[in-house]
Amino acid sequence: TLFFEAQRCFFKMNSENRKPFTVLVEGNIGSGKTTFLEHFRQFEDITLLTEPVEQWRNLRGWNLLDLMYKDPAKWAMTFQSYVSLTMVDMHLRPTPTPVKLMERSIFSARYCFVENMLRNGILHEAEFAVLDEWFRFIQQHMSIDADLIVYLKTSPSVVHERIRKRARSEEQCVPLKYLEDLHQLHEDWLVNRAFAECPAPVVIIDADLDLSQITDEYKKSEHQILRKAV
Ligand code: DCP
Repeated sequence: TLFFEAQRCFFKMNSENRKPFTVLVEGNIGSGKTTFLEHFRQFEDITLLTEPVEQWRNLRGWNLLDLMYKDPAKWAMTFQSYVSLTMVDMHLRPTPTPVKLMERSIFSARYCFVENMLRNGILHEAEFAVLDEWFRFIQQHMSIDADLIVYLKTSPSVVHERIRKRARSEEQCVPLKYLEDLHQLHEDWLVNRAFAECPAPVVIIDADLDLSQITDEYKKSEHQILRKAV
């Protein structure tokens, strides 16, 4: 019995130390990332890290998302540096399950949002340089692992309409052009591979479908995510 107990402990230790199979859920603003993650709540082997945006809306009572949209030139740097911190926290957070599903990542922050803010002049080149140095440092010195990226691909006009309908107060000023630019950057990162770094294989899901039809689309990705849970 001692032998079996030792073996049991060994397996337990092994499974505790093992890194979870980590899935990053990416896509434009309003592409349905939270809904996608919620679909997987039914599976007990998966830990969901959802809605980082709620942290950005309330840091010690401050709504950084609102400050950023109201005065981007002043607040974009502060906002993106806090986004990076919340993302690193999610990347490093240990999970009790063999699979971890994360909403967004430090990668989309850097390659889509920060990149866009540099290109459209919201971020000063010096501010961009600081954020980029942080990004490089984090990548080099922390173990930021990703095993799969689920890309919820949408058309900018569709997400524009969804954002209008969901009426999150901070986002009412987001113009179609901003969503088109972010869409192109997601495509460049995940499909055209324009950035050197794409940290994991990419599964593309048609996320233009409305809620009644999208569940079938989500189901198609289940096996790729759950296969890893056993
Ligand atoms: N945002 C940003 N910079 C980032 C990440 C997000 O400016 N690095 C902004 C864009 C949105 C808000 O934060 O106004 C939330 O965007 P997300 O796409 O992360 O979250 P959603 O709630 O829109 O996702 P979904 O509707 O797909 O569930």
